[in-house]
Amino acid sequence: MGELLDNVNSPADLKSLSVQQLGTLADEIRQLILDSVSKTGGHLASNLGIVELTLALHYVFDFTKDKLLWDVGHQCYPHKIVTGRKAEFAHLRRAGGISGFPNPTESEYDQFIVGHAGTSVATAIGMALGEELTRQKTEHRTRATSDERRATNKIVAVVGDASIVNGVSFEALNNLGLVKRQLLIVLNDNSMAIDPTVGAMAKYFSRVRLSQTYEDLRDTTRKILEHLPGIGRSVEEALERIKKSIRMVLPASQMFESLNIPYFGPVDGHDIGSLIQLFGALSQLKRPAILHAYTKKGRGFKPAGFEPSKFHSTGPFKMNGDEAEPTVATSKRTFTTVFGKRLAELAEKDKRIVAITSAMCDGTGLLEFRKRFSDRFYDVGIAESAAVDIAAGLAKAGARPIVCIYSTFLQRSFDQVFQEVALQNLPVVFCVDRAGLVGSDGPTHHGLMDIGFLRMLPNMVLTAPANDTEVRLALEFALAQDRPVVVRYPKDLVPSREFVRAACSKPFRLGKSVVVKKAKGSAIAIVSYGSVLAEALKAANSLAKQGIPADVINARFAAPIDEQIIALWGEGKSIITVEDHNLACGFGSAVLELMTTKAAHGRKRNALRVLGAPRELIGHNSRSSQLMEAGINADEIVRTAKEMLAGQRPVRSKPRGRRPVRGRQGR
Ligand SMILES: Cc1ncc(C[n+]2csc(CCOP(=O)(O)OP(=O)(O)O)c2C)c(N)n1
Repeated sequence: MGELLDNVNSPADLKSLSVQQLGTLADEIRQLILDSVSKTGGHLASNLGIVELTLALHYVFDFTKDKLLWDVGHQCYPHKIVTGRKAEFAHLRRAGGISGFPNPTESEYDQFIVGHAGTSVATAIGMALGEELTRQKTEHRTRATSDERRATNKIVAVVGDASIVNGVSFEALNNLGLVKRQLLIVLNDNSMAIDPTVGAMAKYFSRVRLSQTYEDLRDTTRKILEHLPGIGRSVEEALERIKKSIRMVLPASQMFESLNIPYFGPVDGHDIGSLIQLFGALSQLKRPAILHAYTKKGRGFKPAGFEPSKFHSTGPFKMNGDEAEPTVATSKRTFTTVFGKRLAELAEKDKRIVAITSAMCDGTGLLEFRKRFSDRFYDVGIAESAAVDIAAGLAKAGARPIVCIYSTFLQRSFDQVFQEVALQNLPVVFCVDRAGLVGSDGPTHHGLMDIGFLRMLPNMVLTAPANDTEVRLALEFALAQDRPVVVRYPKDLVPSREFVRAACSKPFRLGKSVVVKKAKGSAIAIVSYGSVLAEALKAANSLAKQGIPADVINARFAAPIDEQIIALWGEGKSIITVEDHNLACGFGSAVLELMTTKAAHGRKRNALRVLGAPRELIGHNSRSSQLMEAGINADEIVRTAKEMLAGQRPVRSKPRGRRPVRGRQGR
């Protein structure tokens, strides 16, 4: 592992090391990260860049009582290594091994399970406020001495330059004034998200960066240290002195100071000695502050330094001279690449097509689109909510926007999808990548909720292709609609070319499933949604070999659901639904719901009815009239109960009362 690292089993072991030894330890940690990630895959470039910052933080603070919050959390490997988890790195991101993100069940040094950007400052504010409240209560109860009263712990949030401009971060910065105690925000600026950062703030940061020489950074560090340790002076006084003594007033400081947040920096994020002194001094402040540190993404590993985007997150690789070659063959034919290629072909023909991504250009398969149609490509940074609203505006103005987004990050835009897209019935296409289980990134990144939160929205059409042919057909279908359409697909290879070609090459028709396999004498039908069709077919073949004939239906749509699926039930068949999504609120739930409203067959028809608001819009009215319209009232319950008891055919499949505000609604 490395002589020094061998003896580091907890942050306490760092305290006996000299600055020079800490520098050597940083290199050993980088080597361990490189060795492990080259075998397991994982986030590489950000971790190589944050080693010195991490060591300095653990050297100065005591995170058994102080709190350290990571933003996104993908850069936590050095933190995990020094907090007793270095031996587990052989199993990083593997079953039974440690996670690639912070996780409090793994260690007392981790606060939140995180994986999404922009959360560290807000959660740090909450913890600062919460700890003050609980401390005051305890002191009140225990009549603490004045010394005990002063002994608060420290809170540190580490956030990247791409994540600090996320909306959630900005909302938090706007509320930092709530905190009347120490809270240090460390801005880890490597001028990269996964790709180079974008937007006005990135330009602002890069202007500052370009204006700074290495000497300037040293000078700034010296000035901060000269003035800060004079504790007893107010922060404002110290800041004024620092500003005066630094050649110019830095634009970065202006931005934060206009929000009344004391700003220190920029400083060199690889100079451990200075960082230790800076953290030591800044930890004494009795109010929130920001330290701006420059780091280099991919530091110490040439390929990652050259191509930090490629090595942001990587599969296993081996070194060949200065080159890194993937060791696991990377098939190009994933759902993502098939989508990206088809989108570029369609964009060639239809000049209205515009692609929007929130900082995930490569991940969502848009590299070719960006290259060929740069004037119709928008990377808006980590700004999922804005991405959807920009798409809504584009659609309103006559363009055909395609929002290319991971399922898990679309959760950030739920309200925008609802109000600005679904409610307006605008033709925005959502290409929802990483829909379903995602493998080694784990729970923060699974896309298991999109069907649930999208299928309840008015006007939305939800579709899912089962293979490469269907990716192309679904995209063409989506672009031909005059309403919002979601196309969801997983992080996976597309099934082989021969895969039920005939059944999957039929054009998509709104709300229509396709029968993939009709088995003579079948008493069971397997209805799959999306890429799991491959599993449904495997199962049917296996059952056939055991003498059990089974039909296979490719549902293609989760909204609206094909009523033919329910008809199978009417034919006396048992139905199994299968989907790569949470059971709650997913495709199967949608089938169940439809069954209860369409329950018109056999003995089971009166087993269950569900009453509640329909997907159609309910316009402004008195609440009691709205409840009446939705069928959420005593009369409707009584009517339904009587109907069920009488064993009549149900008469109501649509809400009663006033007509819905809009006519053309999906189910
Ligand atoms: C809400 C959200 N959107 C997108 C992502 C995907 N993502 C992971 S890391 C990253 C870049 C983060 O950049 P920065 O905060 O500057 O940290 P760095 O990797 O440069 O250290 C992105 C876009 C995410 N994790 N969360």
